[in-house]
Amino acid sequence: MKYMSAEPFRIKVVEPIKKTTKEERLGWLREANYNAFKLRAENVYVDCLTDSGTSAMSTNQWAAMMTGDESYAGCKSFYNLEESVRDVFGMEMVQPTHQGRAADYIMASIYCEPGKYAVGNMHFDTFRGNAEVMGAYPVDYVIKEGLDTSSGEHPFKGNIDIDKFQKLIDEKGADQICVVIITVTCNNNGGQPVSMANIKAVSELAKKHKIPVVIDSARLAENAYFIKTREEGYEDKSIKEITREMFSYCETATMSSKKDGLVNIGGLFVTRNEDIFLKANQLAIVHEGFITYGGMSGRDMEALAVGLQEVCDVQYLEYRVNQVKYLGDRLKEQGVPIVEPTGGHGVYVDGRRFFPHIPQHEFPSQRLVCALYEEAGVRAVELGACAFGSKDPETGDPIWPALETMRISVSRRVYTNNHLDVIAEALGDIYKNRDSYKGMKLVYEGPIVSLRHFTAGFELL
Ligand code: P70
Repeated sequence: MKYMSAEPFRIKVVEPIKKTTKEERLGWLREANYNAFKLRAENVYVDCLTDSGTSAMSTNQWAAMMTGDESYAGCKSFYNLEESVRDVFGMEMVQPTHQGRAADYIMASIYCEPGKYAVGNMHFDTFRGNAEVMGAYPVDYVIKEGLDTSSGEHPFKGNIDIDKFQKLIDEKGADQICVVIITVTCNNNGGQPVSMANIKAVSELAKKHKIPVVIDSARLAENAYFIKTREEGYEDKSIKEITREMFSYCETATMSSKKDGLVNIGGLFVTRNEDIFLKANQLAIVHEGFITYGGMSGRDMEALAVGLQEVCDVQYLEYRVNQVKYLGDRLKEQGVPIVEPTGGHGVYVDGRRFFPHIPQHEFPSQRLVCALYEEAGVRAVELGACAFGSKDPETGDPIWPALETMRISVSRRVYTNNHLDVIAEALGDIYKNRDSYKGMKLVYEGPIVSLRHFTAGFELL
């Protein structure tokens, strides 16, 4: 639409952010042991650590919060949320949780079985952790294009490799696979979408072998927008028609509503299977709260009920996805190697191609996170050797991940393109001087290797 590419909102309340000096930032980085999670947020100028829980809420969401019903059982706010979720998901049974990982925990407790496989495109860490605790083996079967950061050709790099899934069924037997989880969009490889055709094909194969399908739907609307704009046959469908079709192929969905819920906290466990719902209710009562609040306050449920509707607005989604693409395009202009095409919620810089002289065991993407903070006060997050690295359970030898990236997450409705220009310019300058940077040494990791990125300590080499 001519003239219509700018933000579909105007700014009514502003939150000041602090500009700092390079000397100050170098000191804070040292104090934080070169781990961005340990920086104080007030010392960050543009915060791109995560898109989770960081959205700006609308006037309608704030107004809805005032109507929150805080009754323990049967509050009006739950029924408002239930109606909104039914509308977007097309599924009837709704259990709120305090955030996404709680829904993951309930889901893993119900579906995972010891010694069996949990197939996914790329499992998110909180599910992976839960599955491992339950004794199941999470396996990532994203298509090979999804692991190739240099090619931007494939429009749905979050798709599951059907042949690999079939092969596992043939080799191990379908009864050895307890669940298939499709994460939309696929967070670990660039916020890459999953096509409707792939969701359908995975679901058909799973159904044939009686394997339940779950969708991890933290970024459901961004995925639906990519289907609308990239997949034939969907251009004239509304976002809700697309989300409802996506969920028609699964039994259960989990959601961290801190992303596409456009709220700061909350999660959902949604299902069409009554037996599963009753089990989820019991687990929620033990771990979260009563069935009609599950760890959320009435006002938070009201905000989420409204947020889920707002996120399905195609004008909002067009602005959102184009803003992320804008940052990607600015980086590409300067030669910065990024994962292409840009995904839904951030730009992922390829640490290996950015710093080819820093080997993976010297944490190139983590070095880049520190360089970016040092240079411009911008906080990104490492999704590479530290966050995704693991150890061989028998030998203890390190296993390095296939993808080595720094994610610049873009919060929803929060920053302007001027902020994104700061990021692009700073990264462009670092890229020009890339040869002057050396790697890092991991000096502390904590007891749980899969969670070490939150608490790790580093030294500069
Ligand atoms: C992120 C955060 C959370 C998440 C997710 C998917 C697909 C479940 C959850 C858990 C986590 C994070 C990563 C790095 C820095 C800060 C935070 N994703 N499923 O940013 O949901 O957080 O609500 O328990 O992406 O990607 P919850």
